[in-house]
Amino acid sequence: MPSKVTARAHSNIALCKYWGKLELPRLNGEAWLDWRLRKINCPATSSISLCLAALSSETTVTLLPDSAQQDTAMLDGREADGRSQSLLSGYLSLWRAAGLLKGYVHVDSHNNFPTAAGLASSASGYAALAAALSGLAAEPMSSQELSRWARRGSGSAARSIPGGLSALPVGSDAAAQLAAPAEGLPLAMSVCIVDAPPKDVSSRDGMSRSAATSPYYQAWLAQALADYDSMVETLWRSTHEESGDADKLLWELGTVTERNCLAMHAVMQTTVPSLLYWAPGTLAVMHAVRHWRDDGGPPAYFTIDAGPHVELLCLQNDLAEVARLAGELPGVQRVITSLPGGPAQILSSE
Ligand code: 2P0
Repeated sequence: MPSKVTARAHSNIALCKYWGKLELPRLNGEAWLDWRLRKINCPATSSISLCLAALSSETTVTLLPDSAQQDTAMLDGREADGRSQSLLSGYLSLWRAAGLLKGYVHVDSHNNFPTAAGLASSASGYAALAAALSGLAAEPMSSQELSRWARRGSGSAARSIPGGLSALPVGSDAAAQLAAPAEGLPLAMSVCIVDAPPKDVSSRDGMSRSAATSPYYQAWLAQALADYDSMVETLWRSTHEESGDADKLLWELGTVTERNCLAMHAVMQTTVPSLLYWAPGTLAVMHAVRHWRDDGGPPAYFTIDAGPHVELLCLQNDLAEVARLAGELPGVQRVITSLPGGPAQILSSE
C-alpha cells in the first residue's frame, strides 16, 4: 500500500451556479455515519461548470508515523492557518471514520494561482486532496464516489473530478458527472482579475445567510433548476444532433450563463446583510462584453462567482482577442486565459 500520493485537479467555473445547500431530514439509528456522509454539503441547486486547464492544485498526502497525534498541513509553502487546519482535520476525520484512511497525514498543497482570490481554490484543492487520499485507500474508487468525497470537502470540488463540462445535480448524496469531455470542446475562458479588497464572507456562510434572509431565495431555486435543464438540453443536442455548431453552442450556453449569474447575484445582493461582491471593474467588464456583442466584437458571455472577478466564456478562436480587449478595461489588473481542463489525476504514488 502506498504511503505518499500526489494528485492534481483543475479549478472550475460554474456556468449554472451552486448557491445554497440542501437540508435533509434527520435519520435515527445505526446508519449514522452513512447518513452523515450523505447529508454533508449537498447542493440545493444543480450546477454545470467548465474545468480550467490553466488553474490547478497539486496536493501530496503522506502518512505520518503511528506516534503522530494530529494531521499537519502546508498550503502554498506555509503552515496552514488555524481555520484551514481545523476544516481540513474535520474532513480527514470523515475519511478515517469511513475506514478509508488509517492514522494521521501530512498534506502539502500548491495552487498555481492566487489562493483565496475568488478563483475557486477550494474546488481544485479539495478535488486534488480527495484524489490523493483515494490513492492511499486499499480499494480503487470510481469517479462518482471520488466526486462525492470531494463534495464533502467543498461542493464545487465535486465538479473538478470529472473535468471538462461537468454536471452536479441536486441530490441527497450528489456526485458530478461528465457532461462533455475537455477534448473537442470549442469553448475557452478568460479570467479577468479585478481590483478589489479581499472578501470577508466565505461562500459557505454567504449561502447560508442567503437561504435565511433573501426574499428571492425560493425564486432562485426555481430559476436555477430551469437554467440547469436548459443547459443539459443544449449539451445533449450539441452532442447528438448539432455536433460542430460551435457558435450556436456558445450562444445557447452563454445566454443562460449570464442570466443564471445575474439571478444568483440578485439573491446575494438581497441577502441581509447584503453580499455585494461587484467592484467597479466587475461592472466595466459586464458592460464591455455586451457592447462587443452588439458591435461586432468577439462574442463572449460573463459570469461572476462569490467575488469581484469576471470570467468570460468564449470560443477558443476568439480567446486571444477577448483577453486583449478585457485587459484594456479600467479596473482589470490582469487576465488569465484557459482552455478546458481534464479530470483529477493521481500523478505519483510511492
Ligand atoms: C459555484 N460557488 O457554483 C458557486 C458560485 C460560488 C458562487 O461553489 O460550502 O466553496 O465549500 O460547498 O464550493 C463556492 O462554494 O462552497 C461555489 P462549500 P464552495 O461555483
